Amino acid sequence: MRTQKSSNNKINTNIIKKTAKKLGFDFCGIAPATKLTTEKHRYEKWLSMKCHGKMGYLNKNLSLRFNPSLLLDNARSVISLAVNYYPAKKQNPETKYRISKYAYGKDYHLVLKEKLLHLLDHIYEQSGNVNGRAFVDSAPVMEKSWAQKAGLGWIGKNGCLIIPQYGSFVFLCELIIDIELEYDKPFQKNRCGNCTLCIEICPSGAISKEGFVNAQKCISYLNIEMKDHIDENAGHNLFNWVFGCDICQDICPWNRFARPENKNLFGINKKILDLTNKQWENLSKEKYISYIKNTNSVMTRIKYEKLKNNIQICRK
Ligand code: B12
Repeated sequence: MRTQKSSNNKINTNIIKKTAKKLGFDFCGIAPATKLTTEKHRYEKWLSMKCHGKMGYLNKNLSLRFNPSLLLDNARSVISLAVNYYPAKKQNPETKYRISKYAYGKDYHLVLKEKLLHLLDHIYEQSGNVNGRAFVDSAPVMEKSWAQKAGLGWIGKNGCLIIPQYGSFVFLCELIIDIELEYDKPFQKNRCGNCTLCIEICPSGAISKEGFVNAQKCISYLNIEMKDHIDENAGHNLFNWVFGCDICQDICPWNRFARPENKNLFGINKKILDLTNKQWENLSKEKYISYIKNTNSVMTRIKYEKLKNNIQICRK
């Protein structure tokens, strides 16, 4: 009986990993759906230091965040998936106004949710009596910690999950399901070693020596997640980044392994990448709607007025 169960687990695991590859996920690892205790302590310390700024949602649903069984009854396995998004095309080099690589194409939430639901359907068809839930960024799920536990990589000093031989330009997402599978070993080592390049280069000093990212100082918090307009008098500087920031990832030596995404999962929004300085500065609401809103760009995370404010701050 026991052997039968473990051979079923193995078959299910192999099928899930093969299907994930077919659907375009670059990495797939699986961890048992246990409570996260070490992470909880670090997270609470992070909150107590007010590193979350005004992202009030990070201070809510704490019990769910560290206990997958509260997200899904009888949760047994967390399937952690990663997709490379390193783009094949660069932004117009003459443009002063920078956007983060994660915004070069279609919104990853939309692209990955669809793929996750296909994978979940496949698991239902294959294994019958299974319940599961799919997550991309949208719920209280510790995505980087699960990826580390599922053996994908380690959490670097820059606060990003780094995959050896690949780097950190990957999106993460998960399925939590109520059947047991074969589990991967957690990624044990932190391979950042003595390197402190990301800490030194971050122009706003957002990364502490212990590897805590203080979102309140992080450029991508200031220009995306902080919904208020930037107060120039508070000394905030966006260092030419109008949406997100890649400074701490571009400098990371592990990202020399980054290879351009070749499955065209997210596409390339040429209209945005090719904008000249003048076009950025004169961006009208109509252009915002046609270039950003109507193209399912992740840049719709900020309203037109916020984008204009970011451009204004960078213009000086
Ligand atoms: C809030 C948030 C932010 C905040 C805070 C950033 C941060 N580093 O946490 C802001 C707005 C600044 C942000 C920015 C970005 N984000 Co963001 N963000 C999130 C979000 C929604 C939650 C992350 C979170 O809980 N942070 C709070 C901190 C405390 O948690 P944590 O870093 O996970 O830390 C825990 C563990 O790392 C662990 N830990 C860390 N180090 C160590 C060391 C030891 C020894 C131990 C024991 C434990 C440990 O303990 C910590 C506490 O529990 C996730 C999605 C999700 N649901 O997970 C995306 C996510 C982390 N973001 C993502 C991305 C792409 C970005 C940007 C690159 C976007 C951009 N280009 O502008 C930047 C990168 C900035 C940076 N250097 O981190 C990706 C990262 C992919 C990856 N490879 O890691 C995620 C996973 C979204 C996704 N689905 O793909 N983000």
